[in-house]
Amino acid sequence: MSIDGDAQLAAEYRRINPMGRLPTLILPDGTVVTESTAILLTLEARHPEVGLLPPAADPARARALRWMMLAASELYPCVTRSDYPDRFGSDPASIRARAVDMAREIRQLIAEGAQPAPFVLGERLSLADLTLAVLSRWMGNEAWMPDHCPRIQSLARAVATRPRLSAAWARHFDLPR
Ligand SMILES: N[C@@H](CCC(=O)N[C@@H](CS)C(=O)NCC(=O)O)C(=O)O
Repeated sequence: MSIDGDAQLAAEYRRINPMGRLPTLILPDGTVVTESTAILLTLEARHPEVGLLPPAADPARARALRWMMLAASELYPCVTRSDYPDRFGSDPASIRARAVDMAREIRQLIAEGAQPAPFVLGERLSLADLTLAVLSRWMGNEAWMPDHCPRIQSLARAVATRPRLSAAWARHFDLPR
């Protein structure tokens, strides 16, 4: 389903995801999973052989989860305010501008704290990198990223050029420069 045309707000889709948001995952037994982080963790648990996160007791897993959760829980609300400022008040231009600024501050904070090189866990790709790379492409930030948040820009490029991810990336985004 595409959000063009606001199909996500239709009653039929809201019966599956009452928030009217993408993504939604439906498991083979019919279990509905909403919230991107819950979806990613569900997929990681169901496909441990892929190694999308370190094992449960490994501190590296906690590090990946920290930055992944911060990105999803703090950046996504900014995306919503930027994409749909009318929902949040009568001055959409300033709501959008503040959301864009806040998202930039959060990205810089994550870059500073996580110090990705190129990934959050160094050479090891994890779910944190997928979340940070995708969220770095939204809100018209492609031009801002290279000069203001080069570490996340490099992370996004490393994700985008990963052989098993590059085709999926190219379906949605340009190659980060
Ligand atoms: N908390 C949700 C947020 C999802 C979200 O905001 N998705 C956007 C697309 S990237 C959406 O569906 N927006 C449409 C809308 O808010 O009407 C998650 O983490 O999955």
